[in-house]
Amino acid sequence: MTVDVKKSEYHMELEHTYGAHNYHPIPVVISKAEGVWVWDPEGRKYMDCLSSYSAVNQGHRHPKIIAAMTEQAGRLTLTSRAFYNDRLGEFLKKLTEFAQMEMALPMNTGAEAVETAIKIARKWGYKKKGVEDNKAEIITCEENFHGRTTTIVGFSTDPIAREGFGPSTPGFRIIPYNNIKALEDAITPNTVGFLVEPIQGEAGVKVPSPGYLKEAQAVCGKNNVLLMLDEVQTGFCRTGKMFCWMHESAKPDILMVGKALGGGVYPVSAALASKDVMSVIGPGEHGSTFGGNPLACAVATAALDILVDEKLGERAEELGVRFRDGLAALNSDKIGAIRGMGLLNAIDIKPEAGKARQYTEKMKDLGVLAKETHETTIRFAPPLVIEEDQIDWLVEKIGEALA
Ligand code: IF1
Repeated sequence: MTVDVKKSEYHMELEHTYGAHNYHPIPVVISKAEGVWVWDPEGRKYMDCLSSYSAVNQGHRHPKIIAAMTEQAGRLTLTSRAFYNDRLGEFLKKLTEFAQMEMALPMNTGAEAVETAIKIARKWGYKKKGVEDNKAEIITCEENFHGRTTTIVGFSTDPIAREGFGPSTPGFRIIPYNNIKALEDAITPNTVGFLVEPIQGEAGVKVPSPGYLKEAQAVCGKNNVLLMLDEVQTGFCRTGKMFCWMHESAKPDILMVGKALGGGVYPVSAALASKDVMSVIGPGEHGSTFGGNPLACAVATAALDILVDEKLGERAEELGVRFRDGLAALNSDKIGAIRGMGLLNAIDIKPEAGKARQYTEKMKDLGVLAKETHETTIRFAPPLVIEEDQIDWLVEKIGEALA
């Protein structure tokens, strides 16, 4: 008996016909994956250097995550939060310990974690800081990316993300990234929080100056403003530490996590805070049908254990250095800049070398899947389980694509 495997063209055509055109994907169909590798229906093999925007830090289909998920699916999947379940408590304990925060509020997607953080910060402003009702302000940064809800895109500075979706939610003030003076100047008595990414992903993996987060923490502390770190993309060992804030001990007042918390198999996110801050949220004031469900908890618990058991932070740190050194040694006249931290990296293509897209398509032909951001930058974020010789292979392929 032969299995009729449909060809890539077929799937792309169907998606194009029946799906909204809200993406412009690299023309490759993925039908199977394991570790750092993915395959298309024709059997071609590619290294995944996007990791679903850093959601697959543990590698595709990590056996321990699949086992945890399968076991849980055979017993209990969903209860809603109208009842307790026997997985949530232990998951929250583990997550808060990993993050060095006291309490967590579980949700599903990154955008929901950010929305949750915004609600907590505003409520804290009214209940604890004494801000007059409906006057709370949150400071955010130019070129931010925090998700795609109407409130979040309302404070985006990317016209593609924002335009046409107004009216924007009021209460946000935008300042330049990596600029402490601008933060100090923007704070008013109504400021409740400073929402920021430790490294700006969508902006092109922009790494701020050393000490930026620490100084931001000090400014926030001095002004009774909550430091709200969005680690949806930078969290869970991606940059070489469990969380990016740990590089300079700039512990936030509110932490947002998502993506790799679900180990690449299930959407799991959360907002974390101290008991004092989290206490402003009472029953009925926030939640989600699927947030904290037993399947999510089983998956996320396994996903967290793997980060420690397999020392993925140390690996990301070491292999990140190897990757950037390898890229530098290519001496390519097309590369304008190499930057990143751990295994969250990017290269800028020099303007005279043309658009980044032509190189990401070339890389695809050579078996490497990476995605450009804007027109000039290519991001590389392979699963953290990548091996040394695979990093070397990747550098070689990037060299060939740029040649
Ligand atoms: C898409 C970028 C990555 C995030 C941070 C919250 C969220 C994200 C720091 C929301 C999501 C994704 C979503 C993805 C593109 C993407 C992205 F290119 F836009 F910048 F990762 F690099 N905070 N980032 O990076 O999380 O609700 O999506 O779970 O297609 O929109 P979500």
